[in-house]
Amino acid sequence: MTPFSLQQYLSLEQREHGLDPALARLIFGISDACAMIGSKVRSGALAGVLGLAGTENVQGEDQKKLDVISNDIFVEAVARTASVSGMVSEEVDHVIRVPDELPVGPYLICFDPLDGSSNIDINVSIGSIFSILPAPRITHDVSDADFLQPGRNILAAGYCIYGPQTQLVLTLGRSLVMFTRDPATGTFRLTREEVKVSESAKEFAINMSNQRFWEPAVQRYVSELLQGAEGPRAKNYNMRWIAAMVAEVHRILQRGGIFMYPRDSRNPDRPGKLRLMYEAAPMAKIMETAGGAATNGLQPILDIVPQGIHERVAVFLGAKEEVTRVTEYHKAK
Ligand code: AFP
Repeated sequence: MTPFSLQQYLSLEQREHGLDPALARLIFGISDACAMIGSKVRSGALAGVLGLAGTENVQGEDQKKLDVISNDIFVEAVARTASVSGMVSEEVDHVIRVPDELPVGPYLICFDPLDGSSNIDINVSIGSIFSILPAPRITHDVSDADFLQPGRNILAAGYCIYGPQTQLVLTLGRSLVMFTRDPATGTFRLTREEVKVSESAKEFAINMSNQRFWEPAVQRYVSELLQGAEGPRAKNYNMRWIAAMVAEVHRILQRGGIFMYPRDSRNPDRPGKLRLMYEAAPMAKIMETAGGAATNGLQPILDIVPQGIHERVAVFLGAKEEVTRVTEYHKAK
């Protein structure tokens, strides 16, 4: 039997678990955006989408053409669903309002339309990340304050990975499911249900080139991993670094592991590199739903109340045993 399509899955969720049709519509709109971005990614130079856009985003980072294109695709697809009152994107410094001529809805969405930009031009996996929050007000006039909710409020979160396959990974809160895009029909089909992340791990991901800037807790934790079977952990660990969190999380969901992007002394005022609202929090929701964990070294990422829409945060996520250990090392200092 052909596996369930995303549309069939969302219809079933509406019938059996009371999924709000406006939320189903929003998720379907996101899947449309991901399919369009995936097709641009696949065409690459043939579609003229590689290289720099000649602009900077709010983080002061050079925007690639695909960052800008993906942002525009996301904004348009989401606004057309009539399900949101506003959007926050990595690529735009202010909240994005729904144009007056389109209806608004009861949700807010935060997204990174293209995570792992440095991988675009070298044809390595990249992705899109999103999280959906309740809108405190249904209005065309959203403000930053409407979005400043802890990750515990997230109603749905997911990502789409553009790799050898295009896959959409989604949680509506109860479980984590994976869809694979059928290139023949363009439909996302359910290919894994009840995804669980194993509690222990044999693999870690961290940008080792920053080692000299890490805090003592991270130095201790990683040094113990590197000592392998001869060290206190009494087993060998493997290391991977893809430089796109979507791809690291995807690997951890399939075969376990821990991903870290700690705060460091390169920029003491910056509490990490990754962004809380559209990178760390949705991935934390995904990890916790799959039985894993996600902290900033001190507290669960989902408990952090954001102070700003583009706030950064340190991230430790994946296998519960490993995340618990590195978090304890932070608290023990
Ligand atoms: P961009 O999307 O801005 O390229 O950043 C990707 C990312 O936020 C995250 O996906 C990676 O894990 C991390 O940055 C890689 O950072 P380094 O280049 O410092 O290793």
